[in-house]
Amino acid sequence: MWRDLAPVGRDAGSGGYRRYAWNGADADCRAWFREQAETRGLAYELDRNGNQWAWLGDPSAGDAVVTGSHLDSVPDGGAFDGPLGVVSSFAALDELRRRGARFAKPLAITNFGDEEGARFGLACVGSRLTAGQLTVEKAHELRDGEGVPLTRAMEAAGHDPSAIGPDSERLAGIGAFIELHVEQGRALDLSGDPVGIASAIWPHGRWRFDFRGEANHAGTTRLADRRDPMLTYAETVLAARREAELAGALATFGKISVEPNGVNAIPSLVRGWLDSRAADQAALDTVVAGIEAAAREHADRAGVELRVVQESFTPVVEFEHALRDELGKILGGRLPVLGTGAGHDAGILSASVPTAMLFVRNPTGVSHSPAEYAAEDDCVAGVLALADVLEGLACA
Ligand code: HGY
Ligand code: MN
Ligand code: MN
Repeated sequence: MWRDLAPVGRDAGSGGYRRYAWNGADADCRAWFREQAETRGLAYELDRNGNQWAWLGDPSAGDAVVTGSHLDSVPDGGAFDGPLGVVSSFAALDELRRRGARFAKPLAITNFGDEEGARFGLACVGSRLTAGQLTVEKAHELRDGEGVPLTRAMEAAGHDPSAIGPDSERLAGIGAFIELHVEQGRALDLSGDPVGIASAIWPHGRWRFDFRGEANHAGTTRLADRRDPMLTYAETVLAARREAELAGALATFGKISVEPNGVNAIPSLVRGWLDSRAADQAALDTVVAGIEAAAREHADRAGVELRVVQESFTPVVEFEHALRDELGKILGGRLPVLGTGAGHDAGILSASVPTAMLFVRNPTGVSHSPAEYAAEDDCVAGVLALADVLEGLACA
């Protein structure tokens, strides 16, 4: 499975993945998912929001145990973030069949669409729509970098956008959702464990900072006469690092767009996207407010206009203790329990159904990079742990 999926959407130059919502590589990943489902005799289903489901047993029986993750990537992302959870779900089912496990509940494997929000800017679109955390009207406002609406991209990929919306009936039939994911940090490397259990997801969000100045000639405009938004952007990036250090939080400006983006032209507009995360909401609020205040101060001084728009936000997620502890018991009670700053579909769904996460050791902690890696032995340990969990939750 891993070898079949590995080349899909991989850029030959960077070695990273470019699997974005509803693009060609995404379609190839979806075709791969459907083939894995159907070769295992699972009932394949595409839900109204474009999430893929592979069912064993009758979903209408309710109390289903569901496991899965996502197949889309960040720009030039790694091979494991998302796909490890989906491949491990199919592999765990294969293992349970080898064990002759008898299922007392329906089981489903899922691929949630557009988890990374790489194309339309909002994380977890597929699971947010399903959980009613993204309204249809807000979804209709989403545009990609070329101005293509999400709904048009869906249509072009053959998915009816008029069907999108909350799916509480589907979620009501789920008793537990388990997401296995490569760890995006080094906690398991440091503790020496191949697998760990998630405790919580930090609150985190994305804010777009629009710095509007005055386009002018780079070679003839005196410094004193400039209203240069690039300068204000640069001062804001430095302020973000300072505010994050002060609050023991994280702040990243990783994406920028410049108009007109000419070497010899002072920009008219600089757009910078802030990703900020903190262990608690108060710290996150302090950091973002501090960065915005600094940005406004620099903007005023430079005669630059500033507009800040929150584009994505996920409140803190505490995974349900009973399910977290049940996983711990099933897995022998000695697995480390760790928090994370990375968002996941499990975080979104935790507001609607009991959810838990398993992490697989990432020896370098590097993620959202072609260098992302997990050792095969650790991936196998993850599959066996997931199989034990699914057997403990769904089998007689
Ligand atoms: O950004 C995140 O935390 C996740 O990878 N979507
Ligand atoms: Mn990710
Ligand atoms: Mn992920």
